[in-house]
Amino acid sequence: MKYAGLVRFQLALIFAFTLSLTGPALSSEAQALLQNVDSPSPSRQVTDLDGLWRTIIDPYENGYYNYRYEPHTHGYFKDARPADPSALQEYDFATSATLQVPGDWNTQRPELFLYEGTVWYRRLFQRQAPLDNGRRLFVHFGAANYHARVWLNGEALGEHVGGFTPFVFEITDRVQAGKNSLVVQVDNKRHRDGVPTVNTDWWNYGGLTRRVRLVEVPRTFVRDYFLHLAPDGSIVGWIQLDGPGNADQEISVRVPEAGLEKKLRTNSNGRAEWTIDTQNADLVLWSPKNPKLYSVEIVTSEDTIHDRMGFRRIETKGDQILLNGESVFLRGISIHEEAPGGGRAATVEHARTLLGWAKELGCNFVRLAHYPHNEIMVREAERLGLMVWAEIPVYWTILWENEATYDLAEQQLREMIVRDKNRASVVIWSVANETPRGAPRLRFLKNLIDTARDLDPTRLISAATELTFDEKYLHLDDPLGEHLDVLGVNEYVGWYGPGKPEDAPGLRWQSSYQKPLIISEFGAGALAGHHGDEAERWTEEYQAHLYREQIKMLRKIPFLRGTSPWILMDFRSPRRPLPDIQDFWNRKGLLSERGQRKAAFFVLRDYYVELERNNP
Ligand code: GCB
Repeated sequence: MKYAGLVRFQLALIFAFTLSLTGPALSSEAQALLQNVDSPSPSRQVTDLDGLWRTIIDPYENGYYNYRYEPHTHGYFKDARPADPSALQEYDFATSATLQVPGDWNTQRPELFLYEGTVWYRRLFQRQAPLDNGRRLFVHFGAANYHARVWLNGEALGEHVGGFTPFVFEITDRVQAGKNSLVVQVDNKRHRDGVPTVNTDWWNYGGLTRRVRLVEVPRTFVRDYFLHLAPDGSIVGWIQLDGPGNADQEISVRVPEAGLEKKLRTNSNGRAEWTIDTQNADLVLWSPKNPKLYSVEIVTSEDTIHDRMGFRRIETKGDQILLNGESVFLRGISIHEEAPGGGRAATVEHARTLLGWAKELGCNFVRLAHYPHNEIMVREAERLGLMVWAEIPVYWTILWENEATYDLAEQQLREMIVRDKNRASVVIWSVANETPRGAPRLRFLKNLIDTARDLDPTRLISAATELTFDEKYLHLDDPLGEHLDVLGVNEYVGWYGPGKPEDAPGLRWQSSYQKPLIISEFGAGALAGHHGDEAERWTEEYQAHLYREQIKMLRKIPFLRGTSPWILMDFRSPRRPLPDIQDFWNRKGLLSERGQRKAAFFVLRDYYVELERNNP
């Protein structure tokens, strides 16, 4: 009897706890807040929480579960200190080691290099409370890999699953005057039903890998907006206000340099849609040759948004890709979000180095593989004039028939589109990479494609698919092709097969679709500085030879409209153990992780320079 009562009490506690965890997380739309955290705005105040956070490594999740493996009521999230010397407490953030945020944990401490599990992060901050004039406060996470649970002053704010997209929590009513404790439990264990799933070819960097910020906004603020160039040349879009005064508000949208201004009023749901006539504006369109960005201002009675935006059109016609109405070839390279030397790329310097190398190669296009990269990459690409292929980690063999897996994939797609839909650089949303054919997978991906088109009808949809081949023929016949605007295909002739590098020029390409093709991957591994015969694997000569032979083949594919070979820089992967060659690095980079250019770098550069010359 006694025990039954205790169990009931514990169950009640667990239930209450679970409820509070799922409570106040905002819908993904609210993440648009992020879009202007970097641009100074008189109506908003952004406080950086980057820097050193106190951390506790917790492989058994003692900070979350008690010894019965039930959620704890007094876990590490309470960030408690013992009340007196007789009290038992087995953790203490104040004296625990630190980790730098943003940053993966693997490259900061040797014992975390291969770690997959839970680490607790704590950051103290000072705040004035309550906030003036009904202003509102959010805590914004650029990303946490993979599962994050968040508490403020011991109270659960919510949780987020998925390692590469932003999330926010409103803390207006929870922030305290004076000192506040923000605690995050980050868990990077891989899951069979996750997105990505357990098996990938990249390092599972864990932690608060992107910036964390407090964003203070007016009571009624601009939650989201979308501006883009319509086929008739006008600028169309919408705005969504959030807050008690969102209905019937006057809003003005201005592009001062182009002399454009539009005033309008929100409807009863706080939304307004606009069409801005640009006939007399002489708008310079964004393109790789001239990545023109305009200052855009959105002003409401309480809030002001300053953004830098480019205007351009991207579409297909038959097997052509048209940028601002003109046929374009996408001279690209694939990139992982990995910093030179290893570790997750997180800073402007990382983005400038990686994209600078892409520019040096003669690229006008980058494939940001295999998950949404940080926003800095997308914005730098925009500034430098690089078109972007953005993708979600629906990679290899995820659980096509599991509803929760689908929901997670769709959530990541939404979060990516919400964040980047105003970036002129992004021209393609990709929904998958090398997924196996079959009805459940087709249904899954078709739903993702419908969602992407619904959220953003202005961009092209693609996916990196696989070929079939017989004898001398490579067939682009994946049934998914029917639903894509641009066919993407990964092809490893001369590396995984079929054939040897020199077989490539003799192969014929056949397509079941009259659509443009991007070869989203081809490549070969080479250790920088390792030389030998061009038939010897892992030498720079083999890699360069393969690129030369590939290029001979590329020249003969009539419907080819772009390439993004695999890959810009060597990157860490647990699948690559070969001693003295790989040592857990995938060696298909055109540069080593230290930035040494391999011979193939110059082969591809020469091809791209020639393409640019002939196709200015
Ligand atoms: C692929 C995958 C990519 C791998 C690459 C490789 O097809 O899309 O993620 O890293 O091959 O090196 O095997």
